[in-house]
Amino acid sequence: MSRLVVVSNRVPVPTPGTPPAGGLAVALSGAMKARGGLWFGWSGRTLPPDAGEPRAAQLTESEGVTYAVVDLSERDLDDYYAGFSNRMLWPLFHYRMDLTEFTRVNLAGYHRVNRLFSRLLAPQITPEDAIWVHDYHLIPLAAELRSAGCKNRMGFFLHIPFPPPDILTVLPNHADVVRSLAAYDVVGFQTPIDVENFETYVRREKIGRRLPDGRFVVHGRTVRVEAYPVGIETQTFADVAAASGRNALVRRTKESLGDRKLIIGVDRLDYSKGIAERIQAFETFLLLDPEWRGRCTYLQITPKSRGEVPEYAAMEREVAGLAGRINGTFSELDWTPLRYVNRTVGRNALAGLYRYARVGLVTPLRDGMNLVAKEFVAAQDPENPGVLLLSRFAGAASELDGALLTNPYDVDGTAGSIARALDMPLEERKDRWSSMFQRIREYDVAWWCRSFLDALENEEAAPPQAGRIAAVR
Ligand code: GDG
Repeated sequence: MSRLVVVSNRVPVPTPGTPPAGGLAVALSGAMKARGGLWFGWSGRTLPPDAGEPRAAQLTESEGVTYAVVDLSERDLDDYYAGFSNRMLWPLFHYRMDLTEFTRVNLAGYHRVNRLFSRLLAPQITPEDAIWVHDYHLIPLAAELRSAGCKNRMGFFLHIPFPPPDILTVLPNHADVVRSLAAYDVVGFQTPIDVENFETYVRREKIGRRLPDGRFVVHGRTVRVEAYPVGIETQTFADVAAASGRNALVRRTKESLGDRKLIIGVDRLDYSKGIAERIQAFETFLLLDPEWRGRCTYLQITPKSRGEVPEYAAMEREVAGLAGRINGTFSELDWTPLRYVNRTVGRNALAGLYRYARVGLVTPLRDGMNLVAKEFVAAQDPENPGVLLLSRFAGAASELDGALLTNPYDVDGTAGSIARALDMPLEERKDRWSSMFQRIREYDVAWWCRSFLDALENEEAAPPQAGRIAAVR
């Protein structure tokens, strides 16, 4: 087994006194501990204004894994991270053409940082290493590394959706983006729909074809492109949830709810998550099903994210306004319908709250996968499971067939599904839950990591023509 090099925008460098990392980081660092590894990316820190470009990554060792991080300048972060990654690729890949902002300056910054990463990473790589690059911030990295002479096996996993060609081609440099993907040996998407979108693009743009064994030839290079749906640490999460009765926050929350049924939503504050539409659906539900007033409470836990991007500040105001309106309209002296919490809750408490909830609302307008959906299922009590209300536009919908599927754009329909979920008889809840739990137990995060790495191991290391994929400047 070759050493594993993981590259992602952020690197979870273990630091004493901070809570343990989440499931993905655990799985990836587990794979690196088993075979030796290096995790490379941005440190999360900015360089002082007059500092020149960093000359080397800062290294930390922990349990057989080397963490290599790089500080970035304010300008690089503005252009590469807040700009091209989060104001162009993120909204576009989530089908939000209306929210995109494309500028040549941001695109140049995106390539500048990918080039910088390649320059600082290349000296750390040995010829036998397998390299696994994560997410939309780093699409051009393989092409950059190949230009620098790296012939290693390289894989890329896209955590967000891959949109259909009519949307992707809104990106002025869409051809370069797909050409950069072709510099990898394995490209992983979340669902078969993403693979289908990729295939349609390749066919329409006449840049390659699908081979009978499922691989693709794109720009003359053979690439394995497949769906590897991300999982969670299902059993660990289920165990934590089962033990959560001892958690003080969970206990206090239960006491404060009395006999009321708990409806829960947990999302980063992001427009892709459909939080505003969901709150409107809850409002419609209270209007149409007045008998539930006073008998249920909706808890929406929404840590802030990406405050530096203006669209996020705007949606924060919108969601807070909606929450205020609902509570103003429906609250009684002894009942508040919606509890809107704008900060992070500890992982153990979260598991306990999922378990106590009768309904989990996971209704993104578009989501690569959505791990909250899987965590909600994992956390349930098998004897009295809650109901998952899941957007058909979450990647998780292609696996979780026991969920009540909903269209988040249909506010009335979602309101009706909330009522149906609250009224669902125990037997139906158990049936629906057990098929979902089996699925996520088998296809957990360890499965995801293993199957991607197996595919990467089994692909030939960069064949000679790989050198032809020049980095796009
Ligand atoms: C991207 C893709 C894909 C949230 N609030 C709290 C908290 N969280 C945790 C959840 C979950 C994680 O954050 C969010 O994961 P998601 O999958 O829902 O969403 P993204 O952050 O957008 O992730 C997504 C994912 O990558 C993986 O490939 O599924 O589609 O967009 O684990 O539990 N955790 C704690 N407190 C909180 O308040 N402890």
